[in-house]
Amino acid sequence: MFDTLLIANRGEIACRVAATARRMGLRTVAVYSDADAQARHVAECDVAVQIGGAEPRASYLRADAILDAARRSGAKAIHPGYGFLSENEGFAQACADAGIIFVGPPASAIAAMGSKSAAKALMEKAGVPLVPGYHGNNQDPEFLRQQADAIGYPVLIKASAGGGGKGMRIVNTSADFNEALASCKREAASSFGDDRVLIERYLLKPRHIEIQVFADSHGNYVHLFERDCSVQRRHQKVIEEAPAPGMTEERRQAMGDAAIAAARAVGYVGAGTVEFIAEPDGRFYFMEMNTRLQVEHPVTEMITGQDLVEWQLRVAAGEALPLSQEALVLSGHAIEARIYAENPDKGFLPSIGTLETLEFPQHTEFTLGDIRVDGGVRSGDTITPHYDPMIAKLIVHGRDREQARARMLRALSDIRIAGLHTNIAFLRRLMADQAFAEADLDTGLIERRHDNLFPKSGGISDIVLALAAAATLQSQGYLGARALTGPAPTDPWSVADGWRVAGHHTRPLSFLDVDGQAHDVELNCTDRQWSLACHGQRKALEWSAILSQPGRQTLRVRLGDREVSGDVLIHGETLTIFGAGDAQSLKIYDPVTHALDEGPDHGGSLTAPMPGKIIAVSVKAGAVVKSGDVLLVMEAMKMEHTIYSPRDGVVGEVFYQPGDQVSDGTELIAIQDA
Ligand code: MV4
Repeated sequence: MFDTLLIANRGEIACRVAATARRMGLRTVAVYSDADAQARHVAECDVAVQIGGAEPRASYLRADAILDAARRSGAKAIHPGYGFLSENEGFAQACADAGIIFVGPPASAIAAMGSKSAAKALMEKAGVPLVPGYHGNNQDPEFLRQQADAIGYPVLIKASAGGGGKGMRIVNTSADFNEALASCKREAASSFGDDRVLIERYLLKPRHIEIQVFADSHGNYVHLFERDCSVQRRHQKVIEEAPAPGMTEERRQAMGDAAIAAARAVGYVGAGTVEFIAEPDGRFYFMEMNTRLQVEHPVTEMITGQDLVEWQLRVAAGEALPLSQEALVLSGHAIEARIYAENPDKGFLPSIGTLETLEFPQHTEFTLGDIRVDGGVRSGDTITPHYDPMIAKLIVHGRDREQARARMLRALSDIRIAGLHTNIAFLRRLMADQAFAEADLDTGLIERRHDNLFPKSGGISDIVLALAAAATLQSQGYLGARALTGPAPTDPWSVADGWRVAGHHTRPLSFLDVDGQAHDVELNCTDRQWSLACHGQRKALEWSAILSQPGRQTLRVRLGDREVSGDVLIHGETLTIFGAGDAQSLKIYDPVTHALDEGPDHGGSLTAPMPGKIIAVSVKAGAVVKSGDVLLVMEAMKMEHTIYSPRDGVVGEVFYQPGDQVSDGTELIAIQDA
């Protein structure tokens, strides 16, 4: 085994690889960009080398700088993680040429699987099942239409050079074929510089099932069962699980055999994933092979008890596979959820900023356990627009799917994140969704269940306002239960607004929600009995502190006849309230201290939330828009983000056109009062 490993990546996967390398007694070398000088992955490696600017092109994609860092630090091997250079055949070859071990397959295997259409031809020869269709070279439109007619409609036209869902057209009848073909070819030519297409029967309720394979340099191949990654949103995986619900032993063996045949056909070595698309009746077809360790590898680790990074390092060092096919056993069920800094209510727009608080329920990190967290950021770190906004992966294991699902729901509820929007409430709705619970999975699940997964916001409940009010008072030293006595507090807050400690007093408080909407309450205290008026009703309010410390109040609150426990995190004037459902973030708006301000911001313009490119502008100057209407679409960090109108009004000026590059905070559109 080599003694020093360079990890050519950042974030969660760099930390994941470092954890195993450390456990194996290896010296670890991190590389980092200017934006990552203080990043967690740097802190978790023995040595760190700066390789360039924040933009991936200027650092994590620079093969030369990374090889140089390896030479200078004495690293004998490079683990590329996922993304960045992990599937770059040029980099794999450059490592080989430099006498450094690339922890991944040979460059030739990356190349063979890199071209989707050439890979399909290879797979056909190797006896791996393909979707019925035409994958050949004849691109004559009339010929292709005849092929489509023979396949039977609906058919899917796919760009041969495509992948990840780009350049696909569904065609329902022969009459529509020519136009769809022309349009698909135009898109393929402009997106990939290659207008060749293939035609396939269009599968109506497909599932994404992938097989983890492993090969060593001695010609041994095994598979480590399957993962079901059907729950996706715009080709981004959201939930992954293993085993695939409904999988039979026969089908597993057939898919495992097909995956191994695929790997063999390209002389594969190391960890790889063969992706299949499966029909409701279980028939399956090869889609592509990912020649890297995947984001979702932990679910496989949880059901096999194996450390796949350790397997990768051993195989890279020339050792034989640690286990034979017969020795691999599948145990229990694992589910992974990707926790993102993003706002599901705003089209999953990435949420940029500081993670004021980041806490998970009791868990293991990067290794086996009922609740496992693989993360790459700490409390106090920032999520920047430079990189993927994933905060962590939460992985749970249970004896069966139901237990795993229950654990996931519970663990999601117990996460404490403040400072940013996250997708946690969305993930909870997904875990609780009837279709997901019944394992009625296919790649259309999130769209099909849209109304359940994106409920209309129900406003801020009385009980959340009661938690917010009680936490505010408790943090100022007031005690909330009638039975409790004690000296009245003296602190700056109570001085500012004229509190009286004895007798009868009334205090208005206002909480602003994330949209800047004010929620007014009125607190009253008479003879140590508090009451809270909100939404037009006054109710008795009592609370007791389970934990009371600066920045955090864990309270038991009773409002009228309702009682809840909740956690309130306090950062400056912002409260993040956990309890009584999803986390809510509210800003304390003290009418007294803000008396001279203009009041809550009603917003007159829209600014770019992050640097990116304008893709489409949906409105013209003078257009009447309603709150929630689509104004424009931006592309940033390889994702599309829709910008919605925050209110009713009239479009004043549109400052940018499709194709324009905009920086963070740029005003994009002005909205005026109607
Ligand atoms: C398909 C399909 C239905 N029928 N092919 C989308 C991405 C690309 N890698 C393959 N994709 C699909 N190919 C046929 N013949 C449906 C999809 C598809 C999909 C596949 C896997 C995972 C998620 C998906 C989401 C939408 C569509």
